[in-house]
Amino acid sequence: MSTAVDAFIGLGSNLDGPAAQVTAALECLAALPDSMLHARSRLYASAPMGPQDQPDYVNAVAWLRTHLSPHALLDRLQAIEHAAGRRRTDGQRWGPRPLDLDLLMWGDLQIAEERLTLPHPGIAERAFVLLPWAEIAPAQSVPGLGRVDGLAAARDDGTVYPLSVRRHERSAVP
Ligand code: ROI
Repeated sequence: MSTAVDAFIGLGSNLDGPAAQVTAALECLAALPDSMLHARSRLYASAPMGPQDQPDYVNAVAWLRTHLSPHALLDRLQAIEHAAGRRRTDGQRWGPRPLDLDLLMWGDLQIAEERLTLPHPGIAERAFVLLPWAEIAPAQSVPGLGRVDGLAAARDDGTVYPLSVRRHERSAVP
């Protein structure tokens, strides 16, 4: 069998029990065929990017080693979203959702198609993707952007932090 490809997936939820949604989705990723869940970040809390009249999000990043093609993997991710109650036709484009799974990278593949752009076009702006990603793969290089740890440092505005970090500790580090 050919060697597995490193794929990174961003998870997010701000409806219907966000922490449980993301945890269940991580278990679904771990059960995908022809794939291995190599690492997963902790759960992070983050203020909404985009419209502010929605609940805070829970975010995480998963690192898969997979033999699935990028499109087969995308199909699997959308099936997991659908099972969580997500309907692509729901509400506003940047509105609240029970589960969002974004394929961030599939190896070093760079493509721009209607259904799939790789690397994911939102990476550089999104602290809620970069901070959890930097926890598990700081040295990972993103085609066209550079290392994940550098990108995360540039985007860290203090609004994204592990759920396990208690409120009074969040700004305790000088
Ligand atoms: N904001 C945060 N903090 N986390 C998300 O996962 C997220 N997902 C989205 C938009 C609406 C852009 N905002 C988000 O799709």
